[in-house]
Amino acid sequence: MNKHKGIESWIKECAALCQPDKIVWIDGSEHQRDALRIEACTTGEILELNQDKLPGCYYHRTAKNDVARTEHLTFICSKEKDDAGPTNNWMTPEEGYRKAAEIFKGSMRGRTMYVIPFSLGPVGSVFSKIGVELTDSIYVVLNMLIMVRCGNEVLDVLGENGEFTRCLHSKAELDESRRLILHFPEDNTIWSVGSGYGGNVLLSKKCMALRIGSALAYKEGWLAEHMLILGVEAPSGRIEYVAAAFPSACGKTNLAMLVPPEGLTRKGYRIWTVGDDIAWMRVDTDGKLWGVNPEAGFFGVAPGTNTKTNPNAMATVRRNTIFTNVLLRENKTVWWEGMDGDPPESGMDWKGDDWEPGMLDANKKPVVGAHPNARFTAPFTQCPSASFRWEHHHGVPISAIIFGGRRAHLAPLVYQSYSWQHGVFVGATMASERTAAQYGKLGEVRRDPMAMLPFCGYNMAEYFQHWLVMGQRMKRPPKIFHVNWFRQDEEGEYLWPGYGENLRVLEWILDRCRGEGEAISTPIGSIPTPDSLDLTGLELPPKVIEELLRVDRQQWLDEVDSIAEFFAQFEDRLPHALDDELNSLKRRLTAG
Ligand code: GTP
Ligand code: SPV
Ligand code: MN
Repeated sequence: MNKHKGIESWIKECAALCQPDKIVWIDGSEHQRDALRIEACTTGEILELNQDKLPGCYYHRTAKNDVARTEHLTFICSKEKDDAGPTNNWMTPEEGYRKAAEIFKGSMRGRTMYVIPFSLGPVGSVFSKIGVELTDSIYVVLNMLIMVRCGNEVLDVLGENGEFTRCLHSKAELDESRRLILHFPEDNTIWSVGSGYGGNVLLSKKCMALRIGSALAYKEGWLAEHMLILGVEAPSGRIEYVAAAFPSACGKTNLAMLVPPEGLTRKGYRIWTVGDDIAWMRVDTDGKLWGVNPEAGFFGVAPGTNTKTNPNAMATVRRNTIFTNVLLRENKTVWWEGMDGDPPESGMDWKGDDWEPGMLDANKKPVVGAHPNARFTAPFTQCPSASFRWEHHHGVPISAIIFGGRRAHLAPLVYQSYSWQHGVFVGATMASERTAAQYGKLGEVRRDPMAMLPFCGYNMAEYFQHWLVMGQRMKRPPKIFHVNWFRQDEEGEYLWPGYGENLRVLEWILDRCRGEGEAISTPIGSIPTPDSLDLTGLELPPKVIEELLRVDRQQWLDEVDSIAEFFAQFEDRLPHALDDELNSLKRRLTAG
């Protein structure tokens, strides 16, 4: 039970603002969860799926104008604009509280306010952080019960005066013109109003674990990153761990749950999933970087997921899963574009309209059944490749850090940076094509440093500096790499088969970390020699491999100009080390 005076008075304040009919504490019991499911089914907020085929599974549709994170409505509210930096939207705390309060005012009339105490990281670990989310959405409660550790046991750890992140959410009217996602790093507070979509409202995730988390990590000397963590078990039984940052919808969940391809299974590799979206990492007394996944569930992209691309995800979502914005079949099961088998003959699409395969819209474009950013929410422990070290408060030692984006051209399949500092430069200059996970123009290339552009809760220039300092604090820092699974040929076809085959690249990366594995130096970093990648069983013509690893000097010189432009916005706050790296890159590109 709650013994914390600060929580009581904060809830009272929020209740006075939002005016809910009643307040209900989430205790983490199955009994309460079941009752909430029944209530949400009665009101139509969620729908019970076919319990024979999908036991414990439910279905939800968000409002049509509310299907992805809204970055233009997401703000860092710090006293000084400089503390938010040039890459964040900014408001003063006063303005933020005032604007949002107008929308929160009376927003929970006729509704219940749920109080969700949660822990990011194992309950009671010294590395974990506690948050409390207040919300008027049962959908949010049910998702949070999967995504993080919730309930009374968290309150026990919090005690009478523990520190916690104050997270206030209301759907309000779900009106886009009255939607704000606000972060107050100086107050350890998050206010989100007017949305019902995952990344905007499951406040433990992007808002706390990354935006507030990164600001805390900067202050306290650790890293909060948009990264998956996986373990690669070699035939000898040795397990090495890598952390990888790819922007939203660029393959973290897929890589984290990788199943070794035929050729490499024979070698005896096995993959262990530690996390698929967020990594919290610290330097330990051994001088190494150790990482934990602070979450307890997956909030993964459904479209494109099938038993070939991600069999572990398919096994994970067979029960106790919430499906959002996918296609609903007549037999109350679900479907999405890129799932196994033929599309169903009919169903109801993510908007709730009747749907048939081959339907065209007014512009003669195919009508999709599932929204491209449709998601599944599933418990971590249901994943067949879930790591046995997942709950370990100490996490896992990280051998390699991998940055990657979606680049049709330019970036080779893989390259290794020359040093930690060069690796930080590689991460800081990452770019990717925009996907459906956020509003904006699809396919447009934008710089997304460390995949954190939308998630860094303070000035990105200080964030770069923090990364540089972290490297100096480690005796044995991880080696840093860059990958690109998405290079295309002239016809726009992917050159690399991707998915399970990505293990071939991981194998080279880990070889390099052990000081093995052959490489060739190029101006941008070291790439594999033609025979150092094990491509057994993959019938890729040598020409394709060559194209995958090609470094085009002219294209990279153009990239240098674009990086310089990107860096310019940070003015004199940009660490000199990154300028030095840019100059060195240019020098290497123009030499010989
Ligand atoms: P968030 O949950 O938004 O952070 O996304 P994520 O980074 O976890 O991305 P996810 O693994 O869900 O993949 C998103 C999309 O990329 C899916 O449509 C996948 O099918 C596709 N994808 C993932 N890995 C690969 C790959 O190796 N090659 C290709 N071509 N596509 C991939
Ligand atoms: C992402 O967009 O990077 C996600 C999904 O992981 S969301 O939680 O909606 O941000
Ligand atoms: Mn993500």
